Amino acid sequence: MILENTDSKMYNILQNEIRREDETLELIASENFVSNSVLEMAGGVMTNKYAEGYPGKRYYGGCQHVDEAEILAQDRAKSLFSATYANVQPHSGSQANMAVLMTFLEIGDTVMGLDLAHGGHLTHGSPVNFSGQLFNFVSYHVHHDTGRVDFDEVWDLARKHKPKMIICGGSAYPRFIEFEQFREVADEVNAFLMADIAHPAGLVATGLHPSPIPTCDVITTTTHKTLRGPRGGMIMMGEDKENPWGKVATKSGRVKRISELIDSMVMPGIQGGPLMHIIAAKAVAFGEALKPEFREYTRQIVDNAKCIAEEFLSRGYNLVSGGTDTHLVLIDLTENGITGKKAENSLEKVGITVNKNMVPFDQKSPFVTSGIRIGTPAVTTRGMKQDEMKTIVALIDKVVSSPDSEDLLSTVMSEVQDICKDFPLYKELIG
Ligand code: DSN
Repeated sequence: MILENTDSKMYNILQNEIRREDETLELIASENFVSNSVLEMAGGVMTNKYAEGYPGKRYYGGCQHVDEAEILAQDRAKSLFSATYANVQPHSGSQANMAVLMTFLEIGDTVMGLDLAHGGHLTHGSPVNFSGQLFNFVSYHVHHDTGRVDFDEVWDLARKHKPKMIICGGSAYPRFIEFEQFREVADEVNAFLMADIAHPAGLVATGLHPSPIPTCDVITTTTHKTLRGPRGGMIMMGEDKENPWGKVATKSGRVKRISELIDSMVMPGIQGGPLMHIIAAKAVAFGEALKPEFREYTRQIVDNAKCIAEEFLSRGYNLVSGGTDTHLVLIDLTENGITGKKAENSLEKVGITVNKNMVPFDQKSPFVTSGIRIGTPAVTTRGMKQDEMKTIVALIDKVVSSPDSEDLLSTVMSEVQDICKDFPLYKELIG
């Protein structure tokens, strides 16, 4: 690597991160490992190019090749999800969500979203986020007994508050998102329905999770979780209608389509120059996701998550919603006498990376929590299957049961290293 000679400090930091990724079990549900092709494109020369605007309508010269890359990313995204519109410029899922909220709503409008502690996302109305500060969010919750969205509450809140938009989806919801049930509610109160599929996007693309395209007005996602692309965001629609707010195009007097308003909100509304290397890497990842092997991969992600759920249940653990339909499992550790924070820290000591997570009706703060969230996209990318999942659950169980036993932690750590050695990652990058 050239970097080794030009900046040894950064080279060493990079090597340490490559080794950390290679020598630990990555179970954070929102993380994954991109292919070498995606990595190459994300680290390529398109990082040099300014391209404010959209293909064919840029504010800079020299955009012919990045235009091709962006068009390919849009086209591949549309065929992957059967969408008619895709904006691939949002730098992140949060910015995709911001652009949608700012397009469809006026400041102060009422919106409904899943409470963060019940599996929602920061941008679905958390008071510390722009969403909760600029809009009047009303949170819905999961039901105490089922861990699934409480539709009695959703109906009551929607009838009472008459939201202009309802957001479905979240970051720690192990079950299929109930698009059709949300559509019924949205239709009755005349609300827009937005789906945030950041987590299950790869499963949606391969038909392993229901698609929001026929039911939701607008869909946002990230590109780096189950979809296995570079870190970034995207906005899609199944149907691109004329905007209902009477916003017309200035010269011809033509009423603008919603897609045009979203495009303008992404850039120049909330972003400037798009990250063309990342957009190009999105195109590469979407190309990979269109291949038949990707469906086998996502099938294995789900099979692995179901296997993990069954193993934890058989060991007496309490899982929110009693299991999973997707890539993630949310474990409620309240009855195990350990906090999410302590479990995360002890697991990190043995090379198992998870994140502490609030569970519904959690009595602990977000910095402590009563749960951990476990996801299978990254370990599945390494080629691990059910046998490894069973071993991983056994190791997690040992650590959670004796989090302070140095002897046990050291034995578990060497078992983790053995598994990782059998499924090497990015070995060509290690100097
Ligand atoms: N922070 C991401 C997650 O971990 O789910 C969502 O944006």
